Amino acid sequence: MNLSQENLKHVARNQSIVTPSYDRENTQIGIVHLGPGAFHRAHQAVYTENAMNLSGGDWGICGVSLRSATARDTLAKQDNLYTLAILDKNIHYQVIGAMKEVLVASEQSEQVMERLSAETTKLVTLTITEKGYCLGADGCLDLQHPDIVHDLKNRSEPISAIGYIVQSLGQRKINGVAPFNVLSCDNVANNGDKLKRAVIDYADQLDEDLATWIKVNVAFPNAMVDSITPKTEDYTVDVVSKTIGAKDEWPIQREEFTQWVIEDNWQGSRPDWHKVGVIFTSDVEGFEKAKLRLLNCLHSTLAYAGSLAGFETVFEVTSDDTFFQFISKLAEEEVIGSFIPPKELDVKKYGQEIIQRFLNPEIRHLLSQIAWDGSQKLQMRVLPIIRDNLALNRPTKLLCMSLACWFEFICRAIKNKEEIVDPLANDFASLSTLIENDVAAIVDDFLNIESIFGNDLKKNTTIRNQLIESLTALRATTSQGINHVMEKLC
Ligand code: CS2
Repeated sequence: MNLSQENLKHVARNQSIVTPSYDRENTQIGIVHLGPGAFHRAHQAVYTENAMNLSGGDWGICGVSLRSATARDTLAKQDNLYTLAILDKNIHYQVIGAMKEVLVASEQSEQVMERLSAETTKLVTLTITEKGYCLGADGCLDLQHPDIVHDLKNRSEPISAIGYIVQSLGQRKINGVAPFNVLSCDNVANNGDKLKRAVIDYADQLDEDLATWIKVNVAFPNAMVDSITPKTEDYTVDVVSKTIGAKDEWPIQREEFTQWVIEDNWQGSRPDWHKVGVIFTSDVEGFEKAKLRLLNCLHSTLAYAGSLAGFETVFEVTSDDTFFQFISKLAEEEVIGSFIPPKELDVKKYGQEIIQRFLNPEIRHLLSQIAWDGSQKLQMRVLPIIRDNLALNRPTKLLCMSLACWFEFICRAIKNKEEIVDPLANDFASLSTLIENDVAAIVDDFLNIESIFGNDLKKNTTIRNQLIESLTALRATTSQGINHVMEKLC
């Protein structure tokens, strides 16, 4: 038996499995989500599901994959239902029905545009990752970005999320339909402001009136999202299908902890998210900084340092005493104190709880997954802390060790001819120093990449020296010996 609308009643017989309690078939679509990957399906879709379970509403989701057809084709076989497996001290299963439709923009652009332009669509949410914003180093839309160049020439058949948003807002303006709210759910600092910048810059290229109309009428709240969501493995499919008694080809696994903090900058209606745990506040920035600087900075540090030491998962590397001490010290001495946390957050306790979350044995979170896109992620997770610490006369030694681990991770991948998942992979491959042993030259070559490091850090001798020192220490050891380098810093 496959998971399907028809078979839900059989699944629901097992009372420990939560199933949709609203009238799913008669629920209309009110949200279009660009990028319906695992994180969206484990996080925003679940809040929306829980809000509909509580108080209904036409908040069904149309997921739009920009390129890949996998989500659409897999979920279509099960009426877009899937199971969320919460794997933690307590294990729970919930069948999610909020996703009502999945479209693939590269094949169905007209349908996507229709959905986005429909009066019933009140909200557009996005998880398109850092690179999907197509911003340049100056924080403005990169007009040379190939997707943007394409979209400005082919307005009605865009390929970027930015192109779709602007084109459909333009259509709504022409049709006299109120605009939707645009809510970024990416793990990006000031995500709403960044998205607004990209959208307005793009609209400006097409039609100044439209750009002004968007500026005045469209809300782009900032938001912080959090829940550790490793990718689905074959065993997840087996365990979930066995437990719910129906074959689910694409369940999602995540930890129990989940948080969504949204800026209270909204026009019109929304699901009853505030009744199911979403926090609406005027201080999202404090939450964003706390999360990116504690959880994500420590995650990326573990990803690179742990991979160099031969570990595979977050659980394994955090269980190692030296690495545990290293990230605890990094959090306490260099991260906490680099920013002003929100009033309601006990930041020391928050940091300790995050490290405990890494020690969840039920979740196999691969370091290699977190290591993707370092050039984009570290700009938000590590570099702002370094800059703030420099300004505040605070230490940066452990942060530089974290960066040096990334340098070494890239150098080793190039030497071993392993694939680097990063939009700048080709730029790294073209740096001849990276396969050599001149540590200072390697550090300089990295620091000279302005799109990552700007032009301030390369001029800072403290940072340069600490990076050289860290990379030298990493290279003076065999892979087993990385613990020793970390130990010396603890
Ligand atoms: C991780 C995040 O893959 C990564 O880079 O650091 O996805 C992390 O698991 C989430 O931000 C947790 O909310």
